[in-house]
Order: sequence, then C-alpha cells, then structure tokens
Amino acid sequence: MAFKTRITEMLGIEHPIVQGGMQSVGYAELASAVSNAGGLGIITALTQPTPEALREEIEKCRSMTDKPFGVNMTVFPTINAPDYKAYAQAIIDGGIKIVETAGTPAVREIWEMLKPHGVKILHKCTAVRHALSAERAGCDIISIDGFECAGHPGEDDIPGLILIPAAADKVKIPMLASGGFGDGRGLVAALSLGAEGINMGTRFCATVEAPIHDNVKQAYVDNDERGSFLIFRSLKNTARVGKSEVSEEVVRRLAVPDATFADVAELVNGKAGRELLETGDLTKGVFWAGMVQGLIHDIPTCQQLIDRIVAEADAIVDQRLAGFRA
Ligand code: FMN
Repeated sequence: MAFKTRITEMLGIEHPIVQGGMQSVGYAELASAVSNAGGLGIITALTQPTPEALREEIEKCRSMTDKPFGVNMTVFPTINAPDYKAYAQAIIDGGIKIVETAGTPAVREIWEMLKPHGVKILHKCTAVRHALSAERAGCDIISIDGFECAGHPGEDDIPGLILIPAAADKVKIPMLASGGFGDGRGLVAALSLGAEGINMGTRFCATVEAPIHDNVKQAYVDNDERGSFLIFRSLKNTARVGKSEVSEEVVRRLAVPDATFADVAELVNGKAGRELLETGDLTKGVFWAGMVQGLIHDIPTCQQLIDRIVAEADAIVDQRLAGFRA
C-alpha cells in the first residue's frame, strides 16, 4: 500500500520520499531515477556552472522522466556569490514547479521571484524558530533537518527525535523530516513524530544512479554510525562530513586559537570536493555524510531503495505495530 500525505498530494508524487539538494551529486541522472521510482528527485542548481547549463540540465531531466521533479537553490553567506537571480530565472524558464531552498534569509528574495509562477517552496530549516519564520514568510513545506544530517545541521545540536515533534507542535504547514533517514523504520518514525514524509541525502548517494565514484559509495557502506565528523564548529558554520584523514586535519587546524577559514580552504574548497567525488580519492578533500551511514549496507538502485522503504514501512504499520496492540 502507498502512504498518502499532504506532501504526496501537494507534490503529485507516489511516495512521501524526497531526495534533498546535493552539491556535485544532484544531477539529472539521480533526480530522474528518484522521480521515476515514485519519490521526488531534485536537481541542485549551483552544481551547474551557469544558469544556461541549469536550463539544459532541467531539459535533460525532463527527457529522462515524465514525473514531477524539483530544483534546489542554496544561498550561502559568501563574498563571491553566484548570480542567484539568474539561476532562479532559469528555474522559472524551465517550467519547474517545486523548488527546495536552503541557506540565509536572503533566499526569500528568490521565493518572491518564484511564487508568482506557481512554484511550491520547500524550505530546509534546522530550528523550530526558523521553521516558524519561514512559514510566516509564505513557504509551502518545511524540511526540518536534525543534528544527524549531512551538510549543515546548524548550531543547536537538536536530534530529530526531539526537533521533529517540537516543530510539529507549532508548524501548521506540512513538514518533511530530514537527517538520519534511510529505511522504512525511519519513514514510520517520521510519520509518527508529526512529519508527512522524509528527505534523504546520504542514503541516495549510495545508490547505483548517484553520479559519484564507486569508492565514495563504498565509504558510505563501510562507515558506521560514528563515521561522520563535525567541522567548522569554531566558525559557527558547522558542517557534518565523512570521517577521514582530511576532515580530522580540518578539525585539528581549526582547533588552533584564532584559526580562520583560510587555514583550511585548500582542504575544503568546492573544487577539492568535486575531485574527490569524481576520482574516488578520499584524500582529495571532504565529502558530506550523515550519521545514517550506520544504516547503509548496500548500493541499490533508487527504485529498489524506495520500494524497499515503502514495503518495510507497510510491514511495520500492518504487522509489527498492529501486533503490539493489546
Ligand atoms: N543541502 C543543501 O541544502 N544544499 C546542498 O548543496 C547540499 N549538498 C549536499 C551534498 C551531499 C553529498 C549530501 C550528502 C548532502 C547535501 N545537502 C545539501 C544536505 C541534504 O540535502 C540533506 O538535507 C541531508 O543530507 C539530510 O541528511 P541525511 O544525509 O542524513 O539524509
């Protein structure tokens, strides 16, 4: 049986499972595979070098699936910012109706561009107060990202078991639970905690269609739940990455008093990360990874993964939970 929630209805998808935006991973190959399997695939806008390239990637994805898919726009607090508005225009021109946003409040200028074109906004937040503020500002769905997540968990360190129901107590619009999800148990837990679907990043990196080197996929399988590391804590821009010699070196360098980003830039820059994903050489840079690595034991296709999650969730609800009723 399928799970029907406000999110499956709003997004027009079969299963309440979304693939989060992923820099250097979120290409048409992965997004279309997730959408074809009944979830929502997402292309990551800034993985494309130019807005024109994003237009082409959207067209490519459309040629690979006739199901809904979205685009992620992450607005970073950087000095050399890309032309976000030109990327947003490419999204509008490409006829995209679902956009996942993340990053600084400046992202709301992008919402204002997109919303008149009927685009639904999924906004990623790591705190209840941010989710409420995004709801007030008019986004459609909150993706609430717990401390377990790959990428930027924020600075509050609240795991999903608390963050999701705490947000559900206050947020009225539908929510995706994100961070640490990878199987049917997680899906049922998310629904129990008040979310109406799950968002996954790391788990989708360990799939056949993820366009990254097999060595990196294998690292996600080999690492257990302790296989991730927080970097940039002292810079108040905490990021969760895979545990490796390089990420440990980043932590070491930033532990020195007065250390700045410049002290680690060569290890963590985007080019180094891209090379790592392409070559599979884990000494080239850092790779994003969440605690959910402890639940990843294979590299299935997206179809196999999503089918398995839904079947497992079904069995938990119908058999395991039903069996506990007195
Ligand atoms: N989130 C963003 O908002 N923008 C990004 O560019 C981005 N890049 C990511 C790259 C990778 C390889 C991974 C694993 C995650 C990335 N994320 C990014 C975070 C995911 O969208 C998602 O929120 C997170 O992975 C959820 O936690 P999980 O990994 O435990 O499933």
